[in-house]
Amino acid sequence: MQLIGRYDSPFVRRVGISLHLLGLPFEQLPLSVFSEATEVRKIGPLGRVPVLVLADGEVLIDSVAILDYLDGIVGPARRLIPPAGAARRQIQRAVVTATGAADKAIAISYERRRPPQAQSSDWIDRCRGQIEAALKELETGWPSTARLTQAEITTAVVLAYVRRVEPAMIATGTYPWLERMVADCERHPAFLACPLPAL
Ligand SMILES: N[C@@H](CCC(=O)N[C@@H](CS)C(=O)NCC(=O)O)C(=O)O
Repeated sequence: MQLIGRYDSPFVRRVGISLHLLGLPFEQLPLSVFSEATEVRKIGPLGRVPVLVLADGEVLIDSVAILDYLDGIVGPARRLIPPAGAARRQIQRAVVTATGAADKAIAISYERRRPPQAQSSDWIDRCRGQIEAALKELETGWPSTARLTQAEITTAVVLAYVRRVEPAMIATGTYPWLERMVADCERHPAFLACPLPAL
């Protein structure tokens, strides 16, 4: 399998970490959606990452579809999102809350790519408010399990991404439970194998 995209994308990083955690071999093609947009579009028409190219050439787009595929091939006991029931709903709620925060942090980073006079501080403030609401909810936690689930993986990569885009929002002590959980995750071999690239 080939994973297209760089680990500065929380969506690519959560797929890379999941692949490592599940012991599924892959190679990464770290294309940039900006400087290598033409190459990315040749593989996935939207020009977005992550994209996963399977051994037979089939192309999966969007981290949700990719992670669903991975959970399907590893079988019920090793899935990162449980197949059914309350545990599935609780973990899915945490995952979509975290990915929602990632969408808003990405929106801020794209807004900052515009000329300064074209940037909207109202829009950035709205996104910040949504990220804050998401992190407050995530701080209340979810039922813990003996092994990592997609809730921990996605929340940890999103927190690292928000810390990069909006460091003032994640001042030490603001989200103590999340900080501990994320620090534990970042020491895990699957996370160490997919580091957030230096700026
Ligand atoms: N819902 C998508 C979001 C992916 C996403 O936002 N990718 C960003 C990089 S972090 C991207 O490709 N941006 C380029 C663009 O949207 O044109 C997923 O879960 O994979």
